[in-house]
Amino acid sequence: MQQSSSASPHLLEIAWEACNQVGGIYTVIRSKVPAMIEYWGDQYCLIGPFFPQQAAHEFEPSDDYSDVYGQAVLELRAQGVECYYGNWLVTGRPRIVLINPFSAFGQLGEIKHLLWEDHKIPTSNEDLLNQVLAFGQLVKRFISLLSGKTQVVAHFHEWMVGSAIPDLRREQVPVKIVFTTHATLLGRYLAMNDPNFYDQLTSVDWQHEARHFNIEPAVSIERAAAHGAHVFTTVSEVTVRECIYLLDRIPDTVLPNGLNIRRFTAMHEFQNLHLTYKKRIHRFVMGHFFQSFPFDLDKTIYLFTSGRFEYRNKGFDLTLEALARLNYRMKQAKSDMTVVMFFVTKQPFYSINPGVLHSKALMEEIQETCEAIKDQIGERLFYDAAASSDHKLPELNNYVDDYWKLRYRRTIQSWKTHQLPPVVTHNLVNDQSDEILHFLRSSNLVNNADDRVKIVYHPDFISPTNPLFGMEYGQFVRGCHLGIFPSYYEPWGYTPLECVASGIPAVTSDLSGFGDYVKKNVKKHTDKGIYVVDRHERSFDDSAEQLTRDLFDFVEMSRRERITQRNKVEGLSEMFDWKKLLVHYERAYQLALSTSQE
Ligand code: G6P
Ligand code: 1S3
Repeated sequence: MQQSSSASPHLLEIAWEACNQVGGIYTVIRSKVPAMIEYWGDQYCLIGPFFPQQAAHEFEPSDDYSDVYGQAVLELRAQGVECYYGNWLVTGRPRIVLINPFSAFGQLGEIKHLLWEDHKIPTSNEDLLNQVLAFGQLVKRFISLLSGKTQVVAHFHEWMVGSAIPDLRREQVPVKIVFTTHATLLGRYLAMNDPNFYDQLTSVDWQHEARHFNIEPAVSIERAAAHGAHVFTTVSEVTVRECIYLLDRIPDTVLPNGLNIRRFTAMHEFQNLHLTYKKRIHRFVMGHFFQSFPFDLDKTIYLFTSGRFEYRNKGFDLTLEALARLNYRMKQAKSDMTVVMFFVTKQPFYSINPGVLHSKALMEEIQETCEAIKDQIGERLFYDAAASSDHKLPELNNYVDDYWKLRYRRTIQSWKTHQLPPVVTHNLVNDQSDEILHFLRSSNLVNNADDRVKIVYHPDFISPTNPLFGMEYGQFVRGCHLGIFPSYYEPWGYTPLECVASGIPAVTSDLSGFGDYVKKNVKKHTDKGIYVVDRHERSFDDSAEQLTRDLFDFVEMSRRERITQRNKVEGLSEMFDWKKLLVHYERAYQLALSTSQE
């Protein structure tokens, strides 16, 4: 159904990450666009901050300012504000208004003064805070202009755009406001610092903690936005609890996160992609490990985790503990499988480890040599076969020039080493204090030849320009066998959902919004390839044990079982398609429209 009459409301979605990629909210907004356009048509528009570099890549200005959005942009511009109207160059090409926060930097003093006077929101001189406060003020002015022309529902995402809300309410601008928090600020800080976060949640003194972490201005904006919205929402039931105790408002509804799911018409297509990209990963693995010792790639399982470096929150600690146990268990069981675990995250580094690059280069040279020898043999054999009357296969060695024989031997000799393959691919700035490295070294999980579990810690995100993998992140995911994301704090968590969308099984946890949703909505989810580690009211040790068992069972599966499980997990992806999940958004908008203005 598409809303298109001019009498029907216009929907504005406001996010700091619209046309400005920072983290998970960008994925929410961007992936949702096609479904939003399908429903709202021309009535739908986004607002984001104008940053010239991002805009140069993702924004196309319009020359048609005739609709209500264009008109409001022109009026705001006439007031001296730098703002643009056009299309965001992502799938669906939605309308977008970009406003330069720096246009209001001259009024920051007054903005801050009034925030305190009118709403008791304290401020500071922190750079991001200055930008979002200026942006919030300009968004408020834009919405005030727009609401004079049509009925508006304004959906704000996250505290960074929340500072517009208190004034919209105080000035009684006729707009219906929905505010979504994707994580509470205090929740994230407390979870990172307090091992008993979930037990203590009900008794947190928000102001005391906000001051303690030096985030009182942002937390105050978040609270004011949550309280000022006509409809307050969050992304999962897990985060509902946080909202109740840390923001003091019960969310009116939950908006689960989805993806724009594109399924292949031919079922085997995604399985073929797995094989294609697995072979690309094989090449990296050969380059990295085989100079020290080879192993059977046909009996190798690729596990991975990825995301921001939040060691405890993202469950890196639990994953490492389970891997160490898995290694021990596989050795005990004399397993002939090898597990290669990739940690893909972002940590400061000086450079890629030159040894890792050198090994990769030498392996490429070996490949070139093999190709040259193959060509030489092929050409000469073909000639002799055609010319001779003898049916016997000749001695192939004789076809290879001494030059290539020597080069073959020399390259392999210079490549092989007695050193262990490094566990980390880059030279880290904080090598001695890095938590992943500390765990690996102290538990001796350092790629010993007899270890069944090998580690590749890649402290940079994967991209096609990255010299070690040279592939897109999504391709890397498809090439792996299992993604591991047993988070301790995760309002939703896109990484396991991205696995599911690619037909790759994944581990999540019941403390993540996604895992909690799966547990409540998907029967027999383990069989179907979504493993939910119980962390709620469980000790670290119990959760580590559960994860170890799951990983051991996974490694023991036959290829046929893995293929079947991939089919099942891919079959689940449709339930996370925005086309299915948008109903929750529509409910929130209907709710907002049904509220009174007061
Ligand atoms: C896909 C391909 C199969 C291949 C399999 C490998 O299903 O279509 O041809 O045998 O992947 O699966 P594995 O789990 O061993 O990587
Ligand atoms: C947040 O981003 P994060 O990784 O900081 O929002 C995401 C989108 O709603 C959510 O998936 C994630 O769990 C939150 O933590």
